[in-house]
Amino acid sequence: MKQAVSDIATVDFDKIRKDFPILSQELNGHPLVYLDNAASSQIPVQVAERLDHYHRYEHSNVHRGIHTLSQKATDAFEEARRKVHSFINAASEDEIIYTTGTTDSINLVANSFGLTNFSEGDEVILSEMEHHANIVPWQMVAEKTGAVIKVIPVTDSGDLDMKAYKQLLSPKTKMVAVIHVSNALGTVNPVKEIVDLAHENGSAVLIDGAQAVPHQKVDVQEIGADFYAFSAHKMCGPTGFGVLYGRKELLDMMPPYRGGGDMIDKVTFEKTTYNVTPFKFEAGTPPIAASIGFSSALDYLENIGMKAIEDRENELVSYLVERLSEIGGLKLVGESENRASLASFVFDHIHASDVGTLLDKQGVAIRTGHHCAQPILRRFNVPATSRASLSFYNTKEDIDRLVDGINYVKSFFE
Ligand code: C6P
Repeated sequence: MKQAVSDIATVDFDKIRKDFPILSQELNGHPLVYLDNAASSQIPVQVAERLDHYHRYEHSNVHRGIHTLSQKATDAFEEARRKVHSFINAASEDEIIYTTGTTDSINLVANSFGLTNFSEGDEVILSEMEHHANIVPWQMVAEKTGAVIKVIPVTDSGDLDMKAYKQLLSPKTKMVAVIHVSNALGTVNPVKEIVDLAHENGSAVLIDGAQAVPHQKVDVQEIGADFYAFSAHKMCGPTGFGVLYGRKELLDMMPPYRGGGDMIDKVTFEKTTYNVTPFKFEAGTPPIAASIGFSSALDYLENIGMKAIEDRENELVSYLVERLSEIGGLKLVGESENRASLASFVFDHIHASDVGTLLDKQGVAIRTGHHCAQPILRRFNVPATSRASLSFYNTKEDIDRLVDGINYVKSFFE
């Protein structure tokens, strides 16, 4: 699949917004402003129609049936794998493993790679800004293997302390697992540099790309990570589907994570042998409809062009930060110069959940809380933040409505 080289100036984002009927409704008596895209983005009609067509006319199980319908479903399912491989520029489609999402992808690596490669005293480096999905699986495996978790600290601006990272790397480091774009701060991390340093040290690297792939062109070969994880529902696709990219030579050496149908070669009660990569990691009936819906979402994004999407969102996020900075008493949490598509903020005397509830009453949907990233909120001494997160279909008017809404919240508490 060739990337469309669309320029932001030539893309009609007002027209694109009409592909999302959910955005034209009123909620609580106001036109909806949807600024919770980091949690889940919305689905365009093209993807909804593709899913509907599959369910009406193509639904069947894959890799099993001799019949034509099963063959059609299998073709569409495997076509999705080719599309994902091309979207992130993996070296081969065998490097694309279907999972249920980023969380599942990371658990797969932690259990399959971690349980076989970690011993007592080995080290896993995470960062202070990780999502719980990239903390807890490693802790669970560390408990079983005796490995030790080390943490890269975050600076006051919300950037990784790269000097501290270099000092943490040692011959004991078996894995470096780091977030690409922080879902709590918006920071874009220098993943290529992180990977290069880890590889010079002989350590494997996993990048949690859940908040990166929806917003910028990601080239896994250029980044060079051994594993890269992301979710479909944050990039105009369905829930319950995600991807683990892994370098083939590593995947080939790793044991299966789950057992069951489809992941086997031969089964006897004495001994079972396994299918090849990637199928040995995909036990049971996979998320067939979701993979086909995701394939359609990738077509949709490619049609707009990831470069145009990134430029559009950079423009919007600059405007978001500029407008939020005008609000007296509002403090941004995370002020990196390398920011993507979201902003988190707090007030000294207004709790984030009050901000979220009162905005919702005005039709503005944001997320409040710890964003499944409690350690980084603790680092900034806040129990919760309000977070506005953007997609390419948002507008400056959406941001103005958010700011008007926040000013109303402030006046409510004065
Ligand atoms: N973040 C949010 O920020 P799943 O639920 O498996 O699709 O994705 C988990 C996940 C992993 N890493 C990062 C960086 C993430 O942002 C997320 C999901 C959502 O609102 C829900 S906590």
